[in-house]
Amino acid sequence: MGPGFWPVTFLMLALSLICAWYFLYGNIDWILPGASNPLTDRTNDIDALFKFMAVSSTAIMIFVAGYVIYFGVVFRARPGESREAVGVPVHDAPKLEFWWTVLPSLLLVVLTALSIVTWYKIYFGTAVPALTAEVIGHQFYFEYRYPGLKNSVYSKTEAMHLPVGVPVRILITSADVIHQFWVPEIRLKASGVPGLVQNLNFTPEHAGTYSIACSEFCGPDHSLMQGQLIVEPVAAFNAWLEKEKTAAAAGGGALNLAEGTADAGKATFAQKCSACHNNPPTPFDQKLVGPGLLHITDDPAHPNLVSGKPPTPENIADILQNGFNGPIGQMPNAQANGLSSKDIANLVAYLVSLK
Ligand code: HEC
Ligand SMILES: [Cu+2]
Repeated sequence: MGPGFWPVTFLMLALSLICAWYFLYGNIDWILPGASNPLTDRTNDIDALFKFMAVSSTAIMIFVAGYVIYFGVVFRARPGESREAVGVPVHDAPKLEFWWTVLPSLLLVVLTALSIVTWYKIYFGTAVPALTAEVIGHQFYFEYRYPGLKNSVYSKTEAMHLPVGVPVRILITSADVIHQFWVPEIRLKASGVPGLVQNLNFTPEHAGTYSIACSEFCGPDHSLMQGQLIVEPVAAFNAWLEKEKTAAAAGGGALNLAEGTADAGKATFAQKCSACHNNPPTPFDQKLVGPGLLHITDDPAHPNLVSGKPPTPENIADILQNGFNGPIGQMPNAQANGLSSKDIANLVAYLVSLK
């Protein structure tokens, strides 16, 4: 130890306490979105872990860096001192070594214990789930399924809904590649892995609208794989679910192919189809994810559609409406592609014009 050792130590202690106070009582929403008004009970758990780590690691950083600087300055070579001079002979300090081994070990044991408790709550929940919703990742959208709802809800056209105050379980998987379901305000994410179902358990505590993102690079349109989460009071949630049920029973708006214009279809194609079909359209055998769509109605090498039917506007519309799962891959349906009846009419007019 050298001159000023205790004042410097005291200064670092004060700095550590100020940082600890900030992490525990300051506004840290800029680091953890929504920390001041946690969205779920799990948000609370994760934030508590974060605060524990932030407080202890900040103190460790301040003391380690502080002493390195302090000793560097105090025991620097003075002018005139020989560079080869041998310093003070220091031998082991068993007491010091004991504490610098025991304290960090204890810290890690506590952190491990706290993490395991939190992990257990995430995977097994703290209450019997009253709602189990399913999330299925697709290139490049999320599909949501709800109990009692025959049709799926798709992130391209609709938000995911969850009720406030109800313990929910979200089951997550994928239909193609590995995706990841992430809502920053919930603090939880789970990979959607084909063939594997993961689950997250939490209870939303207040209403609001939040972003859902795919946080696993899953292909060219990964960055567009986003959705919305609407957390709302139970009554509003039930009303939404009922509305979905009747909408599913009634089917989408009426399709009138005569309404379509090729120009509008061209714009929609660039926006919603070019991730999987070459744009500008190429012949059938030049495929991206799906086949090229040039000459779809008059290609002698490809007389019928992939569905085996002749390339009439009605049959093309059928593929756009219902999707098609064939040897080339999965052509998503209109809901998944976010197509209205008007969009379908426009797209058919455009595709038919590709002579
Ligand atoms: C996720 C990728 C994907 C997207 C997005 C997609 N398609 Fe497809 N599409 C496919 C695949 C794959 C096939 C081939 C299915 C099979 O037969 O295996 C296909 C087939 C088709 C066919 C049948 C082609 C034929 O010759 O029979 C048409 C028409 C078509 N898509 C139009 C569209 C339109 C219009 C859009 C935009 C709204 C679109 N697709 C968006 C993947 C996609
Ligand atoms: Cu993804």
